[in-house]
Amino acid sequence: MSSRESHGLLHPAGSPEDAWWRHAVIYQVYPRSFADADGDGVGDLAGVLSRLDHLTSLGVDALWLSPFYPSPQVDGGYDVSDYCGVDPVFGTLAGARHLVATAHERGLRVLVDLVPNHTSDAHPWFVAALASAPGSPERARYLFRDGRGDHGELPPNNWRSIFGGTAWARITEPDGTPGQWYLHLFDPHQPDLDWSNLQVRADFLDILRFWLDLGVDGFRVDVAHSMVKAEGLPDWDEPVRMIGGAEHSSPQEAPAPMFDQEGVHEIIRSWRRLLDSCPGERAMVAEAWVEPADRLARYVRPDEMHQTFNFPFLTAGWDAEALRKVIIDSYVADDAVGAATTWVLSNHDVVRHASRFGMPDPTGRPNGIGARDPQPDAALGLRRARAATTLMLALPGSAYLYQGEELGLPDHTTLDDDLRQDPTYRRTHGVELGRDGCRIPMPWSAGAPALGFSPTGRTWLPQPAMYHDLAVDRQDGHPGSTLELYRELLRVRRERGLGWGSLTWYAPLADRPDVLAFHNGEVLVIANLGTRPAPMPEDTHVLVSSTPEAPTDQIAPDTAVWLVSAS
Ligand code: TEU
Repeated sequence: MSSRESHGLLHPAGSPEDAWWRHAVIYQVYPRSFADADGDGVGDLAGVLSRLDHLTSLGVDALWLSPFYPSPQVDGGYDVSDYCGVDPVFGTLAGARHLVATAHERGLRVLVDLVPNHTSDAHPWFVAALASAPGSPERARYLFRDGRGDHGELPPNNWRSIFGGTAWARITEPDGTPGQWYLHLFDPHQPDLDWSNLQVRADFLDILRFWLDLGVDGFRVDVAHSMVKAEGLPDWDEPVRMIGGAEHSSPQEAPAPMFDQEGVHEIIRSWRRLLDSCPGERAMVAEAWVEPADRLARYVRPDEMHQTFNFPFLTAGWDAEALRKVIIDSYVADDAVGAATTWVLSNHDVVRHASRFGMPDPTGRPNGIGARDPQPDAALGLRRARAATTLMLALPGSAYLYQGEELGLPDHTTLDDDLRQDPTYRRTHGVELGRDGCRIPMPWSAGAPALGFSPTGRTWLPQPAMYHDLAVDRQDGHPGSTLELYRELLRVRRERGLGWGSLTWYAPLADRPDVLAFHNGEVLVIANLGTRPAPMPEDTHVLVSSTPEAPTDQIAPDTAVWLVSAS
């Protein structure tokens, strides 16, 4: 045991002078569902601009915008048909530039989404590939292969799409004959690029440069672990595990041939060199569903990404032992490579944590909840969600928030099946309901049409009745509301320097495996995930409590508190 560990110190302190992303709280905006300025029922960039005050009053450091690029919107914009533009449904390029500049004036950094694994099938590169002959440079941008079988009628290998079904689609050649197949790890409308192609690499460097020149502070990189596929595209007989949106091979074994290949790191390094050549502190965060933690940490070595999302934290469930292990593994792995750890509980791909933690099995990770499923206990889910966030925002490092979690929003868990838009639902024939439930338009004003989301009352997905009482204007200024809790957590986090702080386990509660307790500097954090109360340490007072009423002598189940010494 190192001297660090023998004193319970898991993670040493940083400093407020550290690069911004090492301790930032970053708010994810899903533009389709944030705020709709023009009234067509789909959120837009003008809507984001009009609501920047919400982010500054919340106290976040940065926002990450999910894709707003031209796209047929088959997968909520993760099917990009022009990487250097703005879809008319979201606004204009001038509007994007104005949004970035205005956010900067308000002290907010801006990350944009980069989607390098695949394009839309409407992208001119893919249209040109279809119109060109097998073996042409146009086809070489993508993973076209001849089929197996006597007449090429069988897919080139046995890979499965992450959205269900085969990962291959057969095309009709320009002369009208049945032709080659192309790989799509996601929807058939999202053909995978071939990253061994130097043109693809050069084009993406130009795309990054375009947005860096426009002024963005960096990128969230979509499925950053899948760009490179194993040589020869070998069959993969193991099931590609898909648990609540996660997909990875067994951590102990070689990675699946479509994920976490060594060649990915070379691409990431080329991007890092570009970012480092730009003025300011530009940053990249990898969306990489890679386990275990030391394997994931290879993406954040000093010349690679700045951050990765911490999905093991998100998928650990409401379970103190599992969370403790993730916290330890994350710091040990990230500290070993000098990277800042990140934390996240919700995003646009998973059931919101206010719903997950209210399920009969709060460690489960459903891919959508529907009207025929057991319904979450809303009050219990919200209570635990508030405690989980209180725990998360006390952890040194950077944290990601997903729009609406500051209101305690649950998923829409009774959405009509015929309104579902996530391609997962269709491709799995309804076995997986998909992610629409976590992508519902935001409620801003309880009395307004579409709860203030859109001036006309139109919404691309309906809001559940429960959102009425959770609207921003119902919580703003109300002590004890979830919105005020988030504001308070972010204010105290900043005031006490928790983001760049340290973590030392608190020994007196070591006999309570169902309780997480640690010091971050002078703040003692106690989260009770068990079923019986935990004792309140003597001579302390409560700085922030996840419950509307601060506890006095005992910390009730499903509660987290930040304490300081009373003396
Ligand atoms: O997600 C990557 C991904 O593999 C999963 O989280 C996926 O959403 C899940 O398996 C669904 O069943 C990213 C984006 O975050 C997601 O929204 C996109 O759909 C996907 O890539 C494709 O671009």
